[in-house]
Amino acid sequence: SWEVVQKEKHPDMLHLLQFPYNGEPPKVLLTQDAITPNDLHFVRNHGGIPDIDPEAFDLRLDGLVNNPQTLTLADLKNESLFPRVSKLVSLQCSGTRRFEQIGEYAGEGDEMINAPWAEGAIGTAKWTGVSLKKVIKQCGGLKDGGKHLELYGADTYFKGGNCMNYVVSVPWSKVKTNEVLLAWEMNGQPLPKIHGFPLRAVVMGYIGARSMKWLYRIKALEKPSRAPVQSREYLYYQQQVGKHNQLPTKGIQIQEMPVSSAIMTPFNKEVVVHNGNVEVSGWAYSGGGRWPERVELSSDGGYCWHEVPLENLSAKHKWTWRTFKASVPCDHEGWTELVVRCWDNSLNTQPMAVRDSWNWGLHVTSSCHRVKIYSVN
Ligand code: MTE
Ligand code: MO
Repeated sequence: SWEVVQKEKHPDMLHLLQFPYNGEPPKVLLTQDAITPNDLHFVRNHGGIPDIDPEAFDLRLDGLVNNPQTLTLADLKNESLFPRVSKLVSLQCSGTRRFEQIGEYAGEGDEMINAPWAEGAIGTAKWTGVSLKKVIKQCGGLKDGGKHLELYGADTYFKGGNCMNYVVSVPWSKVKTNEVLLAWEMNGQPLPKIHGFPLRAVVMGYIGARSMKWLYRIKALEKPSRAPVQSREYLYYQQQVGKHNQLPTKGIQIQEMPVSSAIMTPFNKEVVVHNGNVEVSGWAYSGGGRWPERVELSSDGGYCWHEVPLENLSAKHKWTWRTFKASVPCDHEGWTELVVRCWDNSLNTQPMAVRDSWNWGLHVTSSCHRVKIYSVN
């Protein structure tokens, strides 16, 4: 799979782990465009990269559907069966900015620190495919009691001595509002192997973990999937749950990311020479179809805030981030802290400190992102 990484990803990607491959783009490149080039889109894998022959591929639909069937890629691409849809959607890994929570972790070395993501585990693409709702309709709809769709990926990985498939589920309530796509194109290109070729799910407004890559089977169920990824991982265990008490019943399932944002430039500890205004770039995002309504910057550690003008926020679409470039007044000399804060359209905003949202799985780092600079004014 290393050859796939070299062929499909930008040479400047930051490789967090070689196998399973996990990588994120360097900060300076990520928010140059509101749409992320395919070779710079972050990669989150739990196992290997399957090599799937698109000619031999089919998608199996079974479980609580009225007419179980298998569809080839040609069936899915047949526009007389399924209208083709293109949507701009950001995918964000729930581990984005995990690095900051690792810094707050006082315990001994722990296996949970597997992918130490910085600010780059988010990206935006125009995904093309069909609405999963239409595909289920083609199967005669769901049988009584069918409420969740289990998605199977063709990749396998080892955990606790077992060989597993990556399997998750999405509720039908999410599918029936046309918020789940089955996609074979990413930004007008065939889906890259590393991003799920030939077919992946794109679940709008949910954490990336639900957007199944290398999708080959969909099974309708009564209850959410009992596969480990759905039932035991991606759970939010607050600090007070305690290290040894992480039982699924005590965790909150992570589904929609809260509002968050990040500064991509300047860098931490950069010496910034300026004439009273520091140029700042970054992104802001909110899950669940909420969108960044207001982005603010501080150059004094979070005491005074300056609004980023709306026209400096691009990609105004409910399922995507907004990237920004703005300048913030700064009259400090020497070390000072830049901070970003976002308000979404429901007026949710971000906690001030990392410890406010610290949790055992180190997911969902949503606190205000801080960057120290040495200001030369
Ligand atoms: N699908 C499969 N089959 N295997 C995986 O390991 N990782 C998930 C999701 N889909 C994963 C998967 C996670 S945790 C994330 S964040 C997104 O894919 C990342 O999508 P990307 O690699 O295309 O950016
Ligand atoms: Mo993820």
